[in-house]
Amino acid sequence: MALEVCVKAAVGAPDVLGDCPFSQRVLLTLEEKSVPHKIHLINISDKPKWFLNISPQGKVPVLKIDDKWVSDSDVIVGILEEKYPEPSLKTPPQFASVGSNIFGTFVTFLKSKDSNDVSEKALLNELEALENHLKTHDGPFIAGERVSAVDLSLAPKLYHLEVALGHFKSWSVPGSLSHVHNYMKALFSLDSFEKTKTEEKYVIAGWAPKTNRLRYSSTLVYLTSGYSSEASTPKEGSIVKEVRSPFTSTVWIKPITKSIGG
Ligand SMILES: N[C@@H](CCC(=O)N[C@@H](CS)C(=O)NCC(=O)O)C(=O)O
Repeated sequence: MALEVCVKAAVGAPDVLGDCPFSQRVLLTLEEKSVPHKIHLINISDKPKWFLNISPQGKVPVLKIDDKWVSDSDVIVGILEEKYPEPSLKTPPQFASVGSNIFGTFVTFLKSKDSNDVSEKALLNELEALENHLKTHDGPFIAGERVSAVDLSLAPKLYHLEVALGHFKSWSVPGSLSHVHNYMKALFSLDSFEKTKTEEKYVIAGWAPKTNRLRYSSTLVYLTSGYSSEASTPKEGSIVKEVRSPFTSTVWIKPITKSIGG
């Protein structure tokens, strides 16, 4: 019988697979292990009651296995490894924490509005540590030739890093980190990754409210819900600030002239 899994739907497109890196990690694990599963897309800005009953904290991913709903991607991936040991995705313990600080430092840098703080440097330090690991061990993956759990956790996070920092900060992983670049290429070209990733525009839409700055794009559907009377429609690609009304779901978009980099 197919397992059931609840994952995030795209922001502004409730019928499309969304941008949650933890949800994608679970889907990647199911794909790599060829475990049949049925996906429920959850609109996290309007969570259905049945979902809140099975996930009281309201978080995705949640997996139904042996008639029980289980939350948290760490726990889910552990259970899947136990129940479906072949092919093994176990990461040797000495490699299990490689890259584990990348996501946190990426989010801090993405949200930072102070161009003089250490958030970029902190992320670079973590990426350099990953470069160093990849340079000194056989690849293309962290534990060698075969993909393992640590890669499936990192892949969606590196995808978010690439897309969101490129969009909001015009930032990319330095070319000097060539092993990291090759590693990302190897991850992003896995069939399982292709099958479970969301489109870049939904990654951007997912991060936009958290960065409070975005580039205006008419493809971001949730931006079209209203403009303040004094602001004219921004030019496609211009830098804008999102202002949410505390009382209604209206979102105003104000063009700003300051550089997006800071
Ligand atoms: N530690 C959890 C994190 C899950 C998580 O933060 N999910 C986010 C989406 S990416 C969520 O469900 N947010 C909904 C909310 O907080 O209301 C895991 O690994 O599964």
